[in-house]
Amino acid sequence: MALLAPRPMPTAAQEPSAQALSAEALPNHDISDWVADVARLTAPDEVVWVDGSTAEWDRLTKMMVAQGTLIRLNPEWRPNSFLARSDPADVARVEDRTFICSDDPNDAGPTNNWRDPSIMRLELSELFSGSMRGRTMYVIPFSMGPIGGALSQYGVQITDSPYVVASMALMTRMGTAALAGITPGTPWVPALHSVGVPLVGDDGVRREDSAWPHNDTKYICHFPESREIWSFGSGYGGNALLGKKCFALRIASVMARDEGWLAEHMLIVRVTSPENRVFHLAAAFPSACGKTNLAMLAPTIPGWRVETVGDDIAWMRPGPDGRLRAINPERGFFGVAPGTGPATNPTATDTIWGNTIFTNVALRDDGDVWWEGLTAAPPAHATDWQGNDWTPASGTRAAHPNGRFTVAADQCPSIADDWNSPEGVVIDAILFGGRRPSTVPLVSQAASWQQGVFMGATMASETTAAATGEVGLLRHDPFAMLPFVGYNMADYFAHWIAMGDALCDNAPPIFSVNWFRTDADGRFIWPGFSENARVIEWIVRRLEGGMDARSTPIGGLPLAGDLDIGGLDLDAEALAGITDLDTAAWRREAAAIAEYFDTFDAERFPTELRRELDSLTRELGGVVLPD
Ligand code: OXD
Ligand code: MN
Repeated sequence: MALLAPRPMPTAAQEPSAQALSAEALPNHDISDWVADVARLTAPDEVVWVDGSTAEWDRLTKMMVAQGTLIRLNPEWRPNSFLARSDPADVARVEDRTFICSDDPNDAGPTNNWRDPSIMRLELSELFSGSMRGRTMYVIPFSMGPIGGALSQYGVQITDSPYVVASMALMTRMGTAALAGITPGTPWVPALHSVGVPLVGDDGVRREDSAWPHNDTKYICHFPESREIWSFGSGYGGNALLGKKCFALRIASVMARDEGWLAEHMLIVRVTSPENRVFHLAAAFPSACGKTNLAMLAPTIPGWRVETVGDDIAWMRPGPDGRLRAINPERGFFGVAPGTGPATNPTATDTIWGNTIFTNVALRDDGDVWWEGLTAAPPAHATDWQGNDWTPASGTRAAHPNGRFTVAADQCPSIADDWNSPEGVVIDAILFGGRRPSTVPLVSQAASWQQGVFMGATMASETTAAATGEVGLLRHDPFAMLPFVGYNMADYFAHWIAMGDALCDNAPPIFSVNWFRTDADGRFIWPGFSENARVIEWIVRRLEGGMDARSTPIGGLPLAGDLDIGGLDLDAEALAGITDLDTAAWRREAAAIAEYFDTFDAERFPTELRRELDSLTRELGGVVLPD
């Protein structure tokens, strides 16, 4: 349970409203104790328990419009929709300020930032002390996954940001129904968030609020042993909507390790073949590498249908029949807006017709939103994401590259009717994909679960604007989970190996995909987007046993002619270039993988992955040592 470091009451603390503390009727008294502790620490003007109703949404959005945090969009174009402009210094996840506070630093491992939990707790308590003065503290009970579902988990987020409350209303099942589910003894994750800008200073003087308050000091902290989250200083979704990355990935990955399941950065789709056979695929891609596009794929090849179950996170657990079942723990999409349009993702474009919160995109003069890629022709004039006049001649981007839309999943025209199923869907195949301009072929199938885990563990991808820092740098991003595994990555690899042992013959086949190969001029060779259905077709035919593959050291590759490229502007030679084994590149890759594996503690690192690397190296005829 949440432990707040004992510290004196801040002098300017006001008693939280009677509403918060007269909560005897609550089904779980631990929650009210925690809420009362947090209220004493953070000293808000009032405490509001969120109920998740439409009336509450209307009240909050009206209030934020009045305060200047939200701009109401023209209801003729975008009913019940809003634009938020963040502070330019608070636009993305802050990986360098994200910490795993395990008792033992080795349990955080070499890929995470670690802080001593007791020191961190003290430091955070200092920061949170009085941090909500002059503000309202909202208490958001929420469920990740359908309320009461066997694979679902509860959390309670406290926040002083109404933008976070409205976003959580779209992204989670929250409010009264979730609270009722947290009966005595039901585990729940305490998730504390503050933007870190009190409106009443130490001198007792009230100051003006800003449209997007945030603090230069940011901490996104996870306590895996006590399963708690503390997030300070940022209002950006990935740092502040604590059900998402913090809970559903970092804390849930720890729960999954301890309890024998998987919490993954994966979309889930339901694919129906022309013969009406149904398959569910889970696919991991790093942030802003097209997960939402693949999740909403509108196939160009006749007879195929893809429906959406989730676009970002999958929780997967062996079901009673021993097969892997997955739920999407979220209730909405927090998608990257730039690059999303009728040409690339018509389904997403239709999903955000209304009831949507947009963040850091441009405002058209007619009161609708715009971003690069929404329409081929830009508007003649707009207001950019920072509130400045913008025209196509400005030479700047109208929308921030990590501008976002937040919308409920049930507005998606391609949502599958089983997306909400509490027992989840049976996963028939797992895909791993990164943004790799070279080396990794368009598609390959692992010969075994171990080789599939090797594919996941050796994923690398170019960085994107979803996190602060340089864009376009190739980095190892195992399982697309580099920023999201809440414990030692070597242990995480071992957990994947163990899951294969547990699933045994029911372990789904694993594939690697790469839509991002480029030619000598840096142009993408594969058309991507809806045409990725052709790769999905090959994968499904492999699952059905209806198609052979060429066995190579990097897995099974498509035979010439088996990938349908009819109607594409892609000749057989270009296709061969992206579907073949590039032995020279792979010998270099194997050397880089060996170096990468050496960054992990040899004791914790699974021998199965070493063996995979050894056999890859042997089959490639040795490695090329790096310069
Ligand atoms: C996201 C991310 O927002 O991965 O989904 O950053
Ligand atoms: Mn993501």
